[in-house]
Amino acid sequence: MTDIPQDHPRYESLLAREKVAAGVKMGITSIQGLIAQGRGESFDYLIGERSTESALYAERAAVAALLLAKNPVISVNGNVAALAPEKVVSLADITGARIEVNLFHRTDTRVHLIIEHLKANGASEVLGKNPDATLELSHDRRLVDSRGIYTADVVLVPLEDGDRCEKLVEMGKTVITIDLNPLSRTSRTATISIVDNLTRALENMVKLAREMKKERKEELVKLITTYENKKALSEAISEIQEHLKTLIAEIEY
Ligand code: PTJ
Repeated sequence: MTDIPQDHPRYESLLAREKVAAGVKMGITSIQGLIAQGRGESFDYLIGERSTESALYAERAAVAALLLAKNPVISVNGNVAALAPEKVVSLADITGARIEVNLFHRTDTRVHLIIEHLKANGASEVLGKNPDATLELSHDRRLVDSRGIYTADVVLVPLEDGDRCEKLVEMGKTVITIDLNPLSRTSRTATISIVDNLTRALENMVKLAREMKKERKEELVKLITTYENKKALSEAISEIQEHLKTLIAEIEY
């Protein structure tokens, strides 16, 4: 990985780019993952590269759902494994979630390498190598584990494709997504849509999970029952509008 100086004004963004590129070289991230990261970056510019109020609102509800779940699962793809393996492992540990590798561009080698990468980052068990159940989908994201995604009541699916998100919601699961694009089919279909950068979102969620684990169950239930996803999504779009207005005001002509 290229050494990015920490005082570079775009340090976080360049570091993320390096991590995804390194993921491709290691064989854990698909080449298409580079395009996905670029799409994400452009939305992050529009958002202002910060966790907005609406993102924090969704992240709090998502953590409550994970903490209350009977069988929570975090689904990991090649981008997530490259960008935040240690944060996935921390969140899984605190919330008691299982981790399952589920890939769009699936190969056995990539699944194996991602599992090993997650284990090197502290995971004890990672599902996904021997899928024994299928979702009604025509692509490889249909291949799931009956102890994991298939029977999960709450699934966190960062950087998802709309198809599987829709299917999981149809199956009655609480589906939490992390996607910087508030207009994507994924964001519009999920139960809890977190419009935030994966790295920031997982960092916030790990912190929130540590705090919220001490809260009474009723408080967590209240967070979920009062949560409105349409409100979170429309506010995410308004926050982009407001940020753009500020930028326009800064350009004097
Ligand atoms: O590893 P695989 O084979 O399962 O493939 C994974 C990718 C991500 C390549 C695959 O799922 C894919 O092609 O995804 P899409 O359709 O490009 O969607 C990715 C979505 O995630 C887009 O809406 C992006 O804006 C968003 N996104 C990209 N990077 C980030 C992000 N959202 C949050 N944080 C990011 N770092």
